[in-house]
Amino acid sequence: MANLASPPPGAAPDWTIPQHWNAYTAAEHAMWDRLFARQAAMLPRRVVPAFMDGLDMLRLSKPGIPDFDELNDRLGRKTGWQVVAVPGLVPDEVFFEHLANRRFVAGRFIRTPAQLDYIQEPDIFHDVFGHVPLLAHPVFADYMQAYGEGGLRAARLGMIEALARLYWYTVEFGLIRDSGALKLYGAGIVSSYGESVFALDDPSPNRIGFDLERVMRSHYRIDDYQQSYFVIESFEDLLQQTRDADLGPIYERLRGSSPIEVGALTPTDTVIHRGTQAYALAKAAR
Ligand code: HBI
Ligand code: FE
Repeated sequence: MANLASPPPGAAPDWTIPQHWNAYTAAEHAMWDRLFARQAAMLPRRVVPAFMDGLDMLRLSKPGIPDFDELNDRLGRKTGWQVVAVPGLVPDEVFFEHLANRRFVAGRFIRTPAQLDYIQEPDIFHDVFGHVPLLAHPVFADYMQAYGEGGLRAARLGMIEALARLYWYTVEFGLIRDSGALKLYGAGIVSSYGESVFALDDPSPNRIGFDLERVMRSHYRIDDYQQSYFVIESFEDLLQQTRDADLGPIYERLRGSSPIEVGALTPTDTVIHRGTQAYALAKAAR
């Protein structure tokens, strides 16, 4: 899946563009405030405490779309990460290169009211509200860099798909155990009103203990709520499992095995909750 596209006109060779914060309209700032208020009211008891700490520390509750210069000042002093604007999805290797250098790429556009609950391309609310608070957490910050470095190596080995699954089931849709309870940390969940409830409370999806190789074999869906979520024990454990893993033998086994279908359980899974899959079954029956 080599993407040899070059950056669109107006973008730098690394695909970044200026945020042009002054160009946002009052309606766009109001859209941020509306999305922020809805998530901020629901998340405190559901999300990992480090996420709320990051929101506070980065002053993301300040009204209006965040100005990256101001955000980067705080974030940079805390963990050395920076947020850079891009026009939309960027090629995998460009994405990995930024992460490996502690730069998080974010869309500059914000969804319209008609797209309140579903957008295909990540907008600034998903990218900044969803992803950036945990970049202020030193261990999660290191995990994201390690992920980018692993991505660059995987690209050379033709294993990008395995890395994309790891990203999906951790950074985007991960759950974590916090003082015995399950909490949210994945950006795709915490930036979604519906999935913030579904991922924790609904009996439909499986909730399975995180296992690196299992996750790298697992198909995911991009069009609806997940049918399985994977639960990490801590960010320290996630970082250690991925950074210290000897991926050579894992990649060899992945090449020789077939992927696990969405919603399926395997005999070696640590099943925390066996999902009824009622939600996915009802959708499929329509
Ligand atoms: N580009 N802007 C943007 N945001 C992403 O999350 C992103 C991307 N390009 C590639 C990509 N993600 C994924 O393919 C990687 O997780 C593998
Ligand atoms: Fe994302």
